[in-house]
Amino acid sequence: MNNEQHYDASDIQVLEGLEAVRKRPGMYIGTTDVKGLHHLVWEIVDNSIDEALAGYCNSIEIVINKDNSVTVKDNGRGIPVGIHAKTGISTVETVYTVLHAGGKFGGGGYKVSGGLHGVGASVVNALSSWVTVVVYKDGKIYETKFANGGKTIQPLTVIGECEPTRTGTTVTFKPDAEIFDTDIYDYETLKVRTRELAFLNKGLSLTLRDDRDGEDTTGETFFYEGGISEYVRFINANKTPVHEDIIHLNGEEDNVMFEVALQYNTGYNENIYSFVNNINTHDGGTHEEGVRRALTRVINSYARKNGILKDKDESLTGEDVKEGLTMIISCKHPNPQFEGQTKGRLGNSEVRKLADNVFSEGFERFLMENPDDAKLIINKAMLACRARNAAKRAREITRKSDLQQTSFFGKLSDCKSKDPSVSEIFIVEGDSAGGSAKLGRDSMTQAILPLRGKILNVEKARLDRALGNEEIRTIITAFGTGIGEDFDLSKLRYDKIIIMTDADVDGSHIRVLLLTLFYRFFKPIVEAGHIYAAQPPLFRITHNKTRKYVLDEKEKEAYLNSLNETTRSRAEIARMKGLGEMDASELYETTMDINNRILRKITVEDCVAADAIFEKLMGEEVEPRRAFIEENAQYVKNLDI
Ligand code: 1YM
Repeated sequence: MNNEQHYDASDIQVLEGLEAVRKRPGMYIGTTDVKGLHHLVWEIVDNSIDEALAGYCNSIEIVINKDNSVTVKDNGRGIPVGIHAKTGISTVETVYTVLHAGGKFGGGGYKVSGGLHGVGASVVNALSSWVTVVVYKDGKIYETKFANGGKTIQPLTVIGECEPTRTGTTVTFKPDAEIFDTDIYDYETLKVRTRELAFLNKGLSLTLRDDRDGEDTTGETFFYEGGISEYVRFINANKTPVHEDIIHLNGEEDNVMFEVALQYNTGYNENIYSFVNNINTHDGGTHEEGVRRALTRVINSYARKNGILKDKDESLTGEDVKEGLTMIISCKHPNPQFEGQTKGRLGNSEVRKLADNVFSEGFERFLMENPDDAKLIINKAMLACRARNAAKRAREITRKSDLQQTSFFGKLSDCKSKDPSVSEIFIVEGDSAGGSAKLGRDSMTQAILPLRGKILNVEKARLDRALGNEEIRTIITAFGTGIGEDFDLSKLRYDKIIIMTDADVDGSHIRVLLLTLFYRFFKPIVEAGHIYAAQPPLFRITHNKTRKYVLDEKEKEAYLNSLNETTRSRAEIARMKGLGEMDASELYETTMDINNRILRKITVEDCVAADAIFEKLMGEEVEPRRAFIEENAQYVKNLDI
């Protein structure tokens, strides 16, 4: 009797807990858009990864089902099935219905994978229209079911028997359509992260399968015996390595595991990605600092000791030694402190020392054992140093108030307002579109910069060469921020930088060149959300003196369908011309007027993915690149999401 009362009471508490998640989903999963939708998958997968990190699971399978539900399956121990002392219900059910259950019920072993630290399962349950959990354990198959935001509709029940050696957990959930804006999973997004998790957890097999069109697919399995070394090899796949072997170092202290893999390539960009408990630390932190510090120190001391750097030579800087460096840093920490506004920085100070020690010892040994490679790496850094000094001189020339130079004035038609918060700049392809844009614009707030020549492909150029390109110099001067070591975001002269190109292959090409330039040299501007792509409409629909511009075929159909039959039959549909063929008022009305225009904000969501796309688009070979852009016009657009 007493027991039953207790059960009822805790039951009510449980439902209130999950109701809180449904009321404010953003607090738990960030957003309820497509990103939040994907988040649910990772919360469940995280529990499997924790089980793998504890040493009990080596295989995880993720399936997108036909009905847009997702199944995650692992071969771990299976979530405990016994009655939980505090709740009086099975531990499985407790984990899925009590908020903050995970950590408390974890039974000692520390959780190191990312996510919500154990509250993930109940959050996913709260935000799903139904969830089924199946546990294989002790020769039995157990099942429990939940529906309507986490209400138990079937307590844990034995539904069959299995081989006594078979263990594991299989969870299937269907995201609640009332909570999420969309229920369509993006295979590519899931794939990129699944592959990354496989790189970050060596020896763990992760399979991703899409059953949405047909159930006979085998999916893709990611399994990397070499872990992050193979991640480095993957990133460098289309690049030329400076040295053959990937350097892979690791160490452990007080339950903190630290690992780094690196290889130099002949390019000029750095690709350094760091992770803590499988989460990308975008803003670095102590693990990254330790490595960077040790890298600069060890290279300088080796170069001096071996006479590669002479007494008169200046020391190499952190900038110099990271040119062409691909590096993955991975730290597994039982108690990570994430800092900064976006919590993207590791703060634990003891990790700096560990990273520095592991890296400097291992890297110094590598240089001593491979003197030829050492020489190649150091020579590359010395060239970078020289280029950096040349760029400094070039920058000083650029800085000498280009804004007053007539050649510059000829190009930029600046806006009258000097208030950056209301100013915008349109970067326009070609002189004729530039001309129309100039005539049509609102000259108070809108500046126009027509691009005449091709902008340099900066993927293949160092800063000093980029500064030699006139179009790029013009862009830098217009932005006002400076570049490289002088860069200062607060000096940006425009709130919006709008790329306005045609919707054809050449337009896409120019857009990608500009995105590469921004991504490489003006990343903070991209990250702060100042870059946009204008979207010129494809059709104009006129009826009863109303003019409506639509982006594409699909929008055209949708709009026509929204009209009544008579209006529809009388509507005039015109296909719009390219930017250059529109007259000034048309261009303004359709693409520039803040009341009508459609802008797409450009962000860099996933640096690894973005880099891979740029790489493919911007590699050495010209023809495949053109073909790729043509084939993937849609995909190129996706860069702008
Ligand atoms: C497809 C999702 O949840 N796997 C999973 C979860 C757990 C365990 C094993 C587990 C953990 C422990 C002991 C422990 C969880 N258990 C709990 C809790 N896959 C998936 N596999 N035995 C089994 O941490 O000590 C939470 S998650 F709290 F019940 F122990």
